[in-house]
Amino acid sequence: MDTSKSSRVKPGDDLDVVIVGAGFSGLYALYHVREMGFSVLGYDDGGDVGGTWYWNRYPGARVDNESVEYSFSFSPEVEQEWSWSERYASQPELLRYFDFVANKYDLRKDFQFNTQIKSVTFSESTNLWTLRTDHGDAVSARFVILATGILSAPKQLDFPGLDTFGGNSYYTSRWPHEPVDFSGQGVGVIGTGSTGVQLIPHVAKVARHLTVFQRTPSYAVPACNRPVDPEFQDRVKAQYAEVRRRESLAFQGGVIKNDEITFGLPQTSALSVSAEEREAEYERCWNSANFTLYWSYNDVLTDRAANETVAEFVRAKIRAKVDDPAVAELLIPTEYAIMTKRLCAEIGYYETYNRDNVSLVSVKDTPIEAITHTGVQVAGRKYELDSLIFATGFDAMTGAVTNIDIEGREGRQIREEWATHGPRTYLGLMSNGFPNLFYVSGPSSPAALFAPIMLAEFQIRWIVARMQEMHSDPKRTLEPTTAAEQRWIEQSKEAADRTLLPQTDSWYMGANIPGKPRVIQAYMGGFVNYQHLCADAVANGSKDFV
Ligand code: NA7
Repeated sequence: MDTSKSSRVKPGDDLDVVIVGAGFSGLYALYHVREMGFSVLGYDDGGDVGGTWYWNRYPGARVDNESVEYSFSFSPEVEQEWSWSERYASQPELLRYFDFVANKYDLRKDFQFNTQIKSVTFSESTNLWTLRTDHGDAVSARFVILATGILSAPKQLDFPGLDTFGGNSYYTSRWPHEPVDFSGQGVGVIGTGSTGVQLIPHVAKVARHLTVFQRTPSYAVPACNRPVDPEFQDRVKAQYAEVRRRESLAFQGGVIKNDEITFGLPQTSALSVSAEEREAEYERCWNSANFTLYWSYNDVLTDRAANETVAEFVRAKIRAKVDDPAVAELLIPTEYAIMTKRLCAEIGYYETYNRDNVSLVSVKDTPIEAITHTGVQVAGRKYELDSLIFATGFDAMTGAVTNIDIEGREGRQIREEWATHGPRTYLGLMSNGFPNLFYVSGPSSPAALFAPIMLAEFQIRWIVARMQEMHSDPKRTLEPTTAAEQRWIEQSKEAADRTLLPQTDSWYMGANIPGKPRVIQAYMGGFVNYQHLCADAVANGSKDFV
């Protein structure tokens, strides 16, 4: 099949499909939709392919999933032709990968870049969606795929005086394309999540002085990054289909221990072994790969006492790395269970606080009072800065959807419907009242908790199969029932309630955004269950869908 054939459509035409987003999900969606013979156009706000990786180009940006897993599986050719240089790919390497795939399948020709979709409106008379762009033009399509990403809408900040800062402001999620030189400067960083943890060591190396404003300390573990061993890569390539198959049967993806990809959950409780045995296992995890602690024992995410054994292990590691005991105590999280916020993968993060040119300011009990013309003010003290960096996170899972004016049947607005009780979807794929509109990695899907690209590929195949079923009858539409949606919301809550996650304020719970409903944003029942449920939903079509 000629997968490079273009639908050769242009804005103004009625299309079969419009895709919003040119990240991993959008690229594969465009490829697959086109492969199935639909006319399609994609849009992206960014100037090129890459999605999250197009925007987040701050120093130190790198993925925290193994490169050999964090890659497309749809193309055996790409799997064989591409080789990763680092175990956890850096942002520039990820962009090179995007470029390689986009060129190979000529995907850019059906994307319009530098174009934001402002509104998506359904017409009940034509059963078509109209999408309007920030350039004032519009396109109509029967199906819409929102491949808008889970961590793509930056958190809106409301610091008093935010716009008055006279120095240079940088947002990690909108980092400039040209190199930024902090040498000789007084620099401030607000935010110590995964992004801050990656960025801070790089800035510290060049700035005259770096001041880190930390509200909540993160648990960070060594990234264990290194060049990819060519023999290991060859071994994975030789059995890629099998690696992907086994991963798709795993509860939450794979993990590489001792250069072998292992899948599945451990069977032992952390509380059933001796302290020495546990310590030895945590030490092995600490030294092998960034996320291995999740797979150490079967109750570390469900039992607070078991979790505390991991947390204590990590706290002792932090104490050993930081010279000043008072600084170490500030960096040690004590108030929430480890892994209930996503673990951060660090390279030289804690050692950075041993440098003379770095200071840590806790803004937990004394929040940032204001951004001033010359810096940041905390507890009456003014920190003078030349540059200020915001690593303050995202309106995760829902933000990229609710930032668009989406109007379905009877004038129903997604933004309004999700504002009070949180997102309403069935399987994280569709919402009642919004026919033929699909999400990839949508709210309440396993996104953020499972290998993201494998999940996206699975969902896109599911979505395109639904489109094919409806293709011959232009009047047909598909949307879930409110009962199916309600059941899914309850199932997602039950799955989360079996874990410690709901006890922590995190973006998984929507709790990092003031006023956002505090509900689990992702399905935690595992990918295997999820695949079965998606298959059942189709088998039960008449029951769960209108
Ligand atoms: P995160 O993990 O949401 O971290 C954002 C950081 O910014 C976190 O330390 C926040 O503190 C801090 N923050 C946010 N707002 C404020 C205000 N108003 N004052 C002080 N500090 C603030 O985002 P990241 O970009 O680091 O990582 C997101 C995901 O990307 C990550 O989980 C990986 O999956 C990749 P808080 O914790 O809210 O007290």
